[in-house]
Amino acid sequence: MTNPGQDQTREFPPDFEWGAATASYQIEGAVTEDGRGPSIWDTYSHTPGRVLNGENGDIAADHYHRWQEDIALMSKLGLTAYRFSFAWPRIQPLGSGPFNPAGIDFYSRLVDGLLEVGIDPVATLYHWDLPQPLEDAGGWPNRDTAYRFEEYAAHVAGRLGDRVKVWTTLNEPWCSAYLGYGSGVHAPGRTDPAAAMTAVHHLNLAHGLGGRAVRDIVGDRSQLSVTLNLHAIRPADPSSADDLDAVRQIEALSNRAFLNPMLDGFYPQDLLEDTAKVTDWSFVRDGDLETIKVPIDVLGVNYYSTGTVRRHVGRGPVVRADGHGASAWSAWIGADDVEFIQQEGPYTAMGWNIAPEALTKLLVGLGDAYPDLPLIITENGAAFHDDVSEDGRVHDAGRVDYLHSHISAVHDAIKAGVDVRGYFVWSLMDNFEWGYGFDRRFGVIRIDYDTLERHWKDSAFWYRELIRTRTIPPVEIAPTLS
Ligand code: IFM
Repeated sequence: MTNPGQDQTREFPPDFEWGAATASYQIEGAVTEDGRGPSIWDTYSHTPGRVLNGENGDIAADHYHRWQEDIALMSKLGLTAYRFSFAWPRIQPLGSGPFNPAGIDFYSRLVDGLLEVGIDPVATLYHWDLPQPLEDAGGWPNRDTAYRFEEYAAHVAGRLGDRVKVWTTLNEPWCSAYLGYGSGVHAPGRTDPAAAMTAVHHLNLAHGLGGRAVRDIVGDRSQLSVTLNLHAIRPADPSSADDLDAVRQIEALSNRAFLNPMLDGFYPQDLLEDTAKVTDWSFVRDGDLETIKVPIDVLGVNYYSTGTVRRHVGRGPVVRADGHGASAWSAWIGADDVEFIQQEGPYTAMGWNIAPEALTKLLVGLGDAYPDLPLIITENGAAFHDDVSEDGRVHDAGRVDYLHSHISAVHDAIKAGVDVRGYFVWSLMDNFEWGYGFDRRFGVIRIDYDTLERHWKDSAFWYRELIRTRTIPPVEIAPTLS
């Protein structure tokens, strides 16, 4: 935990990017304004029973109208970079066919506004809001969706080009494929294991096609990236061969299903075998793997928590405590006898365990496997049920503690020789947390959902101090900063 003496040695390089991240559907609102079309998340969140408390992103944090105020907040925080995503249905309302000038103009103004105050735009092309007409045509299990993404990516890159510093093709394709089409706890809410595996491949293909389209337009003037939520999986019993094999299987589905095609140009043999009962992988066509392995400049890593698994050998019903919402269906295709077990706390309000040392391990492992590929932490943060105190402040000590320990873990990885270039806190502000609606708050800035006013939490003051000094401040000072 906190060790102020040690903190003085935890200095970050001068060019390290300090950012905050958001995503379009989670903050923008304005879902029917200026020609925006519906996305799968509009449909899903308006379907009774899908989202906690029946909430939706119709208004969210109203960023579409308050983006200038939000840039001013970012500037006061001292951010050097801001990670946001484009809403595809705002830019191309039907997902194919005509583009909507008003949609791209919104992002053009946002990017210019960031550049004016010296903040690097780090943009994600796809953070889950697929235009509904593309889902109606089959969604990610339909190969054509990858080509539609290529066309959309080329259009956006053509308009914003090198004004964007880092172009990220996809955010967390694991969630899009397995939660969207496997367990159904994310939009579009389908529960079809074969469709989920097909979606994995078509998302990988979209990364390759879209990444190449962006590269053709921006050349070396911007960086190309993808963001993966890599899973840190542990065995329930490290001496059990069954449990170690469960780790292997889950890591293949979650990590290597994306890392290997994107960075190495193949699908792992054990993944193909583990899922053979569900699919024969005939959706992989000649040339796909070459396309998918588009050279990237930096890999985005999202990290929150760990998972602990065991192979279920006659131990009663499998508990699917994998932290992404309840479903009778599994996100873990072909791994029906793998059980996610309750892990040791402490936990965040998501029920996710807090394990910063696993972040260091993950980064060191990536550094070993891909020594020439720089990394950025594109998301890390924690949900807590924050309260406004009598003094009018939000003393979110749990979040400050979480950020302190995880940023320290990043520093440990850098000291161990890993090339980590930046850190983005999730999230800049409270927002629509998907199936959990507005009930889970991840922001360092609090949103009052009645008035839509923004308020700094202690974690925001603490993060600003970190950026100012490039040294990790002790957690105790957070409530005293203003
Ligand atoms: O809110 C999400 C984000 O959209 C993607 N990564 C995980 C976050 C917290 O669940």
